[in-house]
Amino acid sequence: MSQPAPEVGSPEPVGEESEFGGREEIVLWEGLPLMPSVVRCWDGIQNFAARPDDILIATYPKAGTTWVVEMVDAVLAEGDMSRCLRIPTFNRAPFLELNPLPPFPSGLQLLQSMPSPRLVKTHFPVHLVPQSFWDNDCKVVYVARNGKDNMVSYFHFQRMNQKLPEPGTWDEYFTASLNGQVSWGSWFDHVTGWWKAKEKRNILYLFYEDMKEDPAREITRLAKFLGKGLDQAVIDRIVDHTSFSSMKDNPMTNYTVLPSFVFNHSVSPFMRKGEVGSWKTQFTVSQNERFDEEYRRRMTDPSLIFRTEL
Ligand code: PPS
Repeated sequence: MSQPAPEVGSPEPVGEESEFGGREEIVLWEGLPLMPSVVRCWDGIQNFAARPDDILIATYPKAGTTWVVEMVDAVLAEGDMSRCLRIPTFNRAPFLELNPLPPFPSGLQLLQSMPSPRLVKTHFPVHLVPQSFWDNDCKVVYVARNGKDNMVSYFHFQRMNQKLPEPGTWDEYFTASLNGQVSWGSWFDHVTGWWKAKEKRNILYLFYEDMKEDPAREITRLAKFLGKGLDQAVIDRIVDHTSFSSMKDNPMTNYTVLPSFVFNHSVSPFMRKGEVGSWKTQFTVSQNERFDEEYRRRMTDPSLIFRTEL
């Protein structure tokens, strides 16, 4: 039996602004636009030794990672939220490819010192996931979000995240994103690659829109996948704990424990809107047409269906 993970990391940030460095410009690596800091620890990532009880949480950036991490953690704790309320999300589910300058800890460092069962966060497309996850048949929870809301969320995140490149104007960003020229690459490739992989791998593929529509239903599916039979009262408690308003107010999930030289919430809060369909106030009519055209061209598998409104 694996022991519950003791506390890893403190809510207090380590490191000074002068040590943090500025925004990075993306580079092309293994055919994927990535931050140079990720490329710097490439061998460490690819040789990462997954353990059989690791749970990998994979998403395209801004698809609902933090939300599903909270759900997974609360499910594993069978609704006992005490640990979730003490430790920031980024220490409960270290980000595999995060590699800031010292003394800020990398994802690999956090993971190496973490007892099992570990939650591991990644934004990699499926073909770049370290092989040891597949060799160990680790459970993977993937969340996909409709491409329009996902793009808008990523744009505002790049404005506030002081490590990612400046996004430019919304119009510039729209074109870059549609062409896959953002860190971690094309949304289209990501969601379709993982969709295909679930035929062969131990992957639960969730949709942000389904989680919004009926969180209790999706948490029940998640619990089943994770081997937990939870009664309705526990599910209801997890629904409440993982609601947008709870997570927006919770310093352990809203990233406000990070200093503003990392995430500047005055530019745009991490917990920004948490809605389905907020793209409508950002997309122009012609951008919407361009997106739909690209969507029709790229999304050829009729079994993969996204909803851009509820
Ligand atoms: S990251 O940086 O990639 O880990 O970001 P990620 O957590 O994937 O995505 C952040 C967006 O998810 C929204 N969010 C939620 N929506 C609904 N309910 C809950 N509980 C929730 N928690 C996070 C968050 O608000 C970001 O979306 P936008 O559209 O920007 O608000």
